[in-house]
Amino acid sequence: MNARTMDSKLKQIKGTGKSEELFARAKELMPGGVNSPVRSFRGVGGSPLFIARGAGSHLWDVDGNEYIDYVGSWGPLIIGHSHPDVIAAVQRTAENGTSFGAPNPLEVDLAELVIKLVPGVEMVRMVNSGTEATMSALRLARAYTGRNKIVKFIGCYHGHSDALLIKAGSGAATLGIPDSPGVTPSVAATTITVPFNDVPALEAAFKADGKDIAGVIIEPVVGNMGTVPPKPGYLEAVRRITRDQGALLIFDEVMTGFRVALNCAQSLYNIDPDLTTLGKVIGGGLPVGAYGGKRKIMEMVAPAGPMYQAGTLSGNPLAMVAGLTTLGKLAEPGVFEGLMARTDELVGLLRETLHRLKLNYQVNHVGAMFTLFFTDRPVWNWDDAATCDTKRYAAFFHAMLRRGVYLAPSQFEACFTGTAHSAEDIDHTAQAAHEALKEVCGC
Ligand code: HOZ
Repeated sequence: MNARTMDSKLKQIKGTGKSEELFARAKELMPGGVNSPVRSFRGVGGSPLFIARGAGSHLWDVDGNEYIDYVGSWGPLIIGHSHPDVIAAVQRTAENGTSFGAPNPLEVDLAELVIKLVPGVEMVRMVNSGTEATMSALRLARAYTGRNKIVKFIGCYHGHSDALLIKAGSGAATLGIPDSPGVTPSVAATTITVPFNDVPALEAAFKADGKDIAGVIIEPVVGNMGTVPPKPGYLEAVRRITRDQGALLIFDEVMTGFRVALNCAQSLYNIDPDLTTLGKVIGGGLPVGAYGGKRKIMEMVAPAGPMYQAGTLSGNPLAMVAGLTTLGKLAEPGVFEGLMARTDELVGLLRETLHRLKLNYQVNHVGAMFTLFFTDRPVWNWDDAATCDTKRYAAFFHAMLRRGVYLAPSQFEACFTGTAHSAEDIDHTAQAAHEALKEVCGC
């Protein structure tokens, strides 16, 4: 069967000339031709697709090719592209103005919903991106504890603020620049890094520096080295150690929030963090981040308290209503359960295919995120992820693209499912994966 058509309704890939032309223009105008590095396809080679539109689980590029999308704008579009309710709510809201720089009722509604859905959040501050959320949470941890250092995990990515661009995952790992130039040595010296899923390493860090550690920031399920779950008991140990040592535990749920469970990873693993950072789904495709946590800590934030943080567009009505509508849909009875079942089905089919082809590659999966790692070694941390055959991942990525399936353009990113993925999408993807693996692995 022709790989491109198979027996699905997706049309033949016609070529990507218009995307290539746009990329040539863009490279003259923007660094690397993009506004965020991992989009550039540097991790897989070739020219990135320029997207004309998205609807449900599908994307169309400027050349008119159609793809099943497992990137979902890197997570926010959990109910699909251009969901009619989100579009209608944004249009309706925009008619009354796009930003006021003054309080508006939708901020209160979204804060209320977030506090209801996220067990560890008693008060919340809206910002405009995950980077702002994590950066502000670190400042808050320092302000609250009066300590200077933070602990992060090797291969975790928490946005691009200076203190967190140390041994970072995501695009930084993909491009081989986990420690960015421009971060001053004095800032870098305040960040301690330890391997994920390694309790003794964290204990040793506290033994060495404990009295000056303000907080530990962690992706409870890592998404930014590909999907990496915590080992049983690991998050409990992190909680115990931070509590014993008087450091705050910051769950970075920018990626996992409303994705690994409706009530976030903290409910899935039953851990009570001091602070939580959110992004992606909370904005339903518009720029939103948030940080929140225990009332006594959040009351340190200005103007309630002295820790300063502000934002011109923070809490703007368009972003608030997109988030509210998205979370509202997700919380409808049966919707999240359906998403879990569909993702389980896809992951099951991928594992079956690997087994049938006698390939020992690893599929990690939690909730609505998963990664096919091109390594035989179980992936529990960055050292494991780094053993992947990234060239083979790149070949697989392109083989899937030719079959109308758009995966994350880097081995070190998670793929995301959403409520719009249909049974037909899953079948097509599984069949495409079977053929693509045979093609790139020669089996
Ligand atoms: N930070 C995102 C990946 N983990 C990439 C964002 C983007 O390129 O849009």
